[in-house]
Amino acid sequence: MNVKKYLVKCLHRLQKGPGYTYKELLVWYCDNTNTHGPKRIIREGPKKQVMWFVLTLLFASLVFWQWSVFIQTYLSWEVSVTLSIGFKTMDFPAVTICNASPFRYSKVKHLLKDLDDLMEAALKTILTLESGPGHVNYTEDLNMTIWNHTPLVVIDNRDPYHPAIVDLFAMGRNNSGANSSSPQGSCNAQKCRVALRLCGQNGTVCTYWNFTSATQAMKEWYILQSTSILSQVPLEERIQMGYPADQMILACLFGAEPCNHRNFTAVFHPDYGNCYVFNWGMREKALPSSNPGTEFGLKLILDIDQQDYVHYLTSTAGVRLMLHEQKAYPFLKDGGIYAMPGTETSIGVLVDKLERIGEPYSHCTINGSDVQIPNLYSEFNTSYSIQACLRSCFQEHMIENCGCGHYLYPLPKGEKYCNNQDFPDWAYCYSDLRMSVHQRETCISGCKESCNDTQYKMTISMADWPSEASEDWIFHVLSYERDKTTNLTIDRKGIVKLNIYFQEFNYRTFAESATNNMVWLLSNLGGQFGFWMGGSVLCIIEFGEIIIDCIWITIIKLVAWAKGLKQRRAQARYDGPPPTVAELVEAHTNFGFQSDTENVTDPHVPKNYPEEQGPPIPGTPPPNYDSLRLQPLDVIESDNEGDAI
Ligand SMILES: *[C@@H]1O[C@H](CO)[C@@H](O)[C@H](O)[C@H]1NC(C)=O
Ligand SMILES: *[C@@H]1O[C@H](CO)[C@@H](O)[C@H](O)[C@H]1NC(C)=O
Ligand SMILES: *[C@@H]1O[C@H](CO)[C@@H](O)[C@H](O)[C@H]1NC(C)=O
Ligand SMILES: *[C@@H]1O[C@H](CO)[C@@H](O)[C@H](O)[C@H]1NC(C)=O
Ligand SMILES: *[C@@H]1O[C@H](CO)[C@@H](O)[C@H](O)[C@H]1NC(C)=O
Ligand SMILES: *[C@@H]1O[C@H](CO)[C@@H](O)[C@H](O)[C@H]1NC(C)=O
Ligand SMILES: *[C@@H]1O[C@H](CO)[C@@H](O)[C@H](O)[C@H]1NC(C)=O
Ligand SMILES: *[C@@H]1O[C@H](CO)[C@@H](O)[C@H](O)[C@H]1NC(C)=O
Ligand SMILES: *[C@@H]1O[C@H](CO)[C@@H](O)[C@H](O)[C@H]1NC(C)=O
Ligand SMILES: *[C@@H]1O[C@H](CO)[C@@H](O)[C@H](O)[C@H]1NC(C)=O
Ligand SMILES: *[C@@H]1O[C@H](CO)[C@@H](O)[C@H](O)[C@H]1NC(C)=O
Ligand SMILES: CC(=O)N[C@H]1CO[C@H](CO)[C@@H](O)[C@@H]1O
Repeated sequence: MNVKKYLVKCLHRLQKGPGYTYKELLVWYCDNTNTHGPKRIIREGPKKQVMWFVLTLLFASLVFWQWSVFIQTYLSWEVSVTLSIGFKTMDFPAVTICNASPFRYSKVKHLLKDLDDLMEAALKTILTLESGPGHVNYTEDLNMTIWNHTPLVVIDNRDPYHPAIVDLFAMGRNNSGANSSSPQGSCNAQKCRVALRLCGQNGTVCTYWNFTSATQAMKEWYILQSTSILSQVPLEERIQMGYPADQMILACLFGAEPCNHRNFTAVFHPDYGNCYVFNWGMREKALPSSNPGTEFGLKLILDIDQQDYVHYLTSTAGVRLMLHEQKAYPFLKDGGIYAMPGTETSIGVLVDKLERIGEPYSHCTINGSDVQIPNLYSEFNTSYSIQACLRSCFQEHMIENCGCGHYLYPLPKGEKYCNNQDFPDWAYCYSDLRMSVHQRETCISGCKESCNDTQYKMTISMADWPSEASEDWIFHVLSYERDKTTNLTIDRKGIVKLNIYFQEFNYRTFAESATNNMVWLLSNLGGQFGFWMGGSVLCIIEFGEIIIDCIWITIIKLVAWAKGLKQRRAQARYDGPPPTVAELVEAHTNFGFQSDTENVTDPHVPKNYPEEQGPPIPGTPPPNYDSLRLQPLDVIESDNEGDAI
């Protein structure tokens, strides 16, 4: 009902015509605004008026410029980092230890036999490249199906414009037939490079993966081939082929409390085989460290059994270890360190915590639930990390492009690992994807860092262990405990001592905080406005009010103009003399109002309206534009307010 009444009054106002003009409104605004400047423009004489006008304009633009600068600064979401130092009892980090060799050679020998034979033959050939061919004697039972899938080739660069590319074995064999297409004579290491040939689409498209040293080429070739073989072995068998916990962990002491291999959680890592995690916090609570210092840390003696390493797969001997948060997956290739056999490695730990504040300041995620890429590592029940996301992303691309998953990353449900038989193109596809910049960029933009992060800073020191003097009894005791024999079965090459402890309980927190917050923005906007123009928020509201009034006047004028047009057309039909000025003035004053209302065809208009309201508005006299006429304005204003109620 109120709305209807309000609309009717609006209509009347439209019919009445504008009560005042733009100029009047502007002058009224200048006179009444609380911003400094405008008042002087209308009050002063012409010269000062110009001066004040220029000054007001200048400072107003200054204020707007400053505002835009501040708003831009605010919207750049800058952060500052505060460093704080705390002191408290901390949870001992989770410690993951792995043997550098993923498998025991004695257990995988049968799987890798063909591959090892090929590798030996290829190595022989490479060593004869320089001395000239003809000295190679192959044992002829090589399984060439493996070789033909991804062969090693020799790129002969002696003619830089026409490099000859020859199969490594073909070079050894058909050297005597002096053919220009196969290199003759000696081919030294500078001119001939070993490369990997990767072919896709039934061998129609080939790329060469070039290496500067044959060591690297052979290693990569071996890894590629062994990956294909091992990915067909079920996980349980692969775990059996790795180093078992009870053989690897010879002694364990946490503070004063003894521990053994049962206190470790096994996890199968594709790069390092069986890894064991101490204090992972998956099933039981994390262990607190009672004190900083060597005496209260974790002490381990590990046996890496170097004799049983896979010859060509692992060229590094030692223990790979990593400190990480509880419930986090150990990405040993990224965050791990090696400990050397025959030494004691002391690792002093300092804790750094990183806290990001999140959107819109930095792209971080609390638990990964808002990241589009499904986390494949969630099958280990571990928390989100950006490494997990990047690897999941790579595996997703791999499955999309190659149709199979890579052995090094977890497999989504229903997919298969790549191997040479079922997916002949996989190596070509994988190397293509690995070099793809686009793949990397999509993954990096799709993954977010986690908001809370704990980093363990390590101070590492090493010493020979056991010392020459104590070596005898230590090896005897350890051999006796492990093998129940008085003979020495353990030696310096296979043993690692680790000592992991908190250096101190001080921890550092790097917390992000917003450099510019809302309060900063408002006070700067207000400060600039006040300083240059003496204004406040209410002045902005005043200005908004004037704008609304202007729009209102425009509407009223437009309506009046349209009505006038209609009237003039209607009058044009009469043949009478043109209307006198007085008549026109009459037509534009509001005295026609009363009769107008009677012609409103809207049935909702109450009939008794004119009686109720009386003569609604004091009749506007014929326009007299040089008077300021502030009075009628006020009346209309109050009328307006009455309507709104
Ligand atoms: C290759 O091996 C066979 C036997 O295994 C031997 O008789 C022959 O002399 C060898 N040739 C060379 C060039 O070493
Ligand atoms: C060669 O290797 C392939 C795949 O590894 C295997 O299927 C085939 O039986 C092997 N051939 C011989 C003669 O060992
Ligand atoms: C190697 O040479 C023999 C004859 O010397 C020939 O029968 C064979 O086809 C050649 N192999 C290649 C790969 O050129
Ligand atoms: C060398 O090989 C090419 C094809 O690769 C052949 O056309 C040419 O006859 C061969 N030359 C000799 C001397 O065997
Ligand atoms: C590869 O060869 C197989 C049969 O030999 C064929 O079915 C397949 O379409 C070929 N793929 C491509 C990409 O040429
Ligand atoms: C490897 O070397 C060959 C011959 O020099 C060249 O054609 C090829 O493009 C190189 N491959 C890469 C990936 O650079
Ligand atoms: C190791 O596990 C045993 C039980 O299996 C437990 O009693 C002991 O406290 C654990 N040791 C450590 C250091 O957690
Ligand atoms: C992750 O955090 C969001 C809120 O940040 C929460 O709604 C969601 O349940 C959490 N997911 C898990 C698996 O904890
Ligand atoms: C992960 O958690 C679920 C449920 O809590 C459990 O059934 C599963 O065995 C866990 N997986 C691992 C690898 O611990
Ligand atoms: C991140 O750290 C802050 C401060 O230590 C803590 O309040 C918050 O709960 C942590 N968030 C997560 C997901 O651990
Ligand atoms: C210990 O060494 C002796 C000789 O050095 C040997 O006869 C004996 O079999 C060895 N014992 C074991 C258990 O290896
Ligand atoms: C201005 C105008 O159109 N006036 C008309 C109002 O309606 C009466 C009849 O209801 C007409 O006589 C007027 O001409």
